[in-house]
Amino acid sequence: MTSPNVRKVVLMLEELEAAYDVRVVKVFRGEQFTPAFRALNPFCKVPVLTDRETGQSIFESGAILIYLAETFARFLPASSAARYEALQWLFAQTSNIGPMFGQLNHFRTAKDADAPYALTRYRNISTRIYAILDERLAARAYLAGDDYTIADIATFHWAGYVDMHELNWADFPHLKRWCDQIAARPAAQREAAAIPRLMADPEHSFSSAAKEDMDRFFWRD
Ligand SMILES: N[C@@H](CCC(=O)N[C@@H](CS)C(=O)NCC(=O)O)C(=O)O
Repeated sequence: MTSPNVRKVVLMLEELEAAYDVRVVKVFRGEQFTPAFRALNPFCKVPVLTDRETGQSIFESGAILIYLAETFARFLPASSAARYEALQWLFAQTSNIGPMFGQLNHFRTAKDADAPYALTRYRNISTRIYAILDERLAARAYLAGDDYTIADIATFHWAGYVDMHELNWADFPHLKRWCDQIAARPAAQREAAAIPRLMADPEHSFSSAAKEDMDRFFWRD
């Protein structure tokens, strides 16, 4: 799936210029629930990284970014204060930004009777999160300070939901500056070019999923 949680890993691999293969897990066809995939991630979610050299397999995109950063000694400062600046923003993405935006995305498309309450709740929370990111980036180049880190790599594609969330970029000028800066990086351009290739098979797409695929995907079955 080409969601922000997956794209952040592809972006990191491109930043590292690492040799990698992408194995597509057809999440709209239930492939994440197969015994082989469950053995890699009991939560049945992508992404999962397998290191060909060590055989080590890792789930949770934040853990994957830390693993890659430590393996290649890039994008995560070694010194304690700077390291925790980056880690706290990385964890803010994986435990707050991603889940809250994810719920907003879910309730934007859900048609259930109680969706209006949920929609308002997650829209308000998400709007506040964009403002927090904008405020943070008003005073520094990147989320952790002067340097581009895995906190930025993790958050970049999530921040790109401003239009889809029907908000106005003009309200988040610092976030916009930061997004544009990252989007212009050669690695981000290579990553963006890789995505249509992964989407090429219509069987992988959200729009081609049948009701039963969506029920399974949203764990409603
Ligand atoms: N916290 C996890 C979230 C992973 C996640 O939610 N993956 C979604 C795609 S973004 C997924 O695999 N959905 C399929 C399903 O839930 O069955 C991470 O950061 O890796």
